[in-house]
Amino acid sequence: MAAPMEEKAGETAGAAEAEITDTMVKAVAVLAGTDVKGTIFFSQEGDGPTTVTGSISGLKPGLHGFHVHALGDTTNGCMSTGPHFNPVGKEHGAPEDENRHAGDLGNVTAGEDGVANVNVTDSQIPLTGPHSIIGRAVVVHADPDDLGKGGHELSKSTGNAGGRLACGIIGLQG
Ligand SMILES: [Cu+2]
Ligand SMILES: [Zn+2]
Repeated sequence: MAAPMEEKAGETAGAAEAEITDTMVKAVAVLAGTDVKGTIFFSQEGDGPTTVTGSISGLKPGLHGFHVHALGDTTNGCMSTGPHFNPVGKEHGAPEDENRHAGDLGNVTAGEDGVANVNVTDSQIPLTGPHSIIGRAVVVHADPDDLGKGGHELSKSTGNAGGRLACGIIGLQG
């Protein structure tokens, strides 16, 4: 009686493993601006955090605000991507803050060559489910994001990160 039970447990574990591999979801956003270009990749396995990688070129050296905005609409350029993606009504903050917009990914840092390499992992930007970021947009800004702590009137809404240099719609990738 015990032996068949063990066999069955083994099969179930194998099936669960296969299922996790099957739920790997990937997405990509091609950022297009006047001078700034980039490609950002997203991947999420099961219910785990989302990994964000890629690079952006044509930036002024230093920090640049980097967010997921609510809308995948570029009919009026990056302005029509709306505000930061904020499905649960929080204030702007740093990626590590409890009180932050889901889309608050902080800053990317461009080197002297104007290139910023992105490699972050975040739990608030899933690629599936009701708060999925698929169909929304990635935006890179002219100025540093003050992460809600700059004391500016825009600190708690946008991080006072300045103009939108480039954006791209987040779409599913095979
Ligand atoms: Cu932004
Ligand atoms: Zn924000």
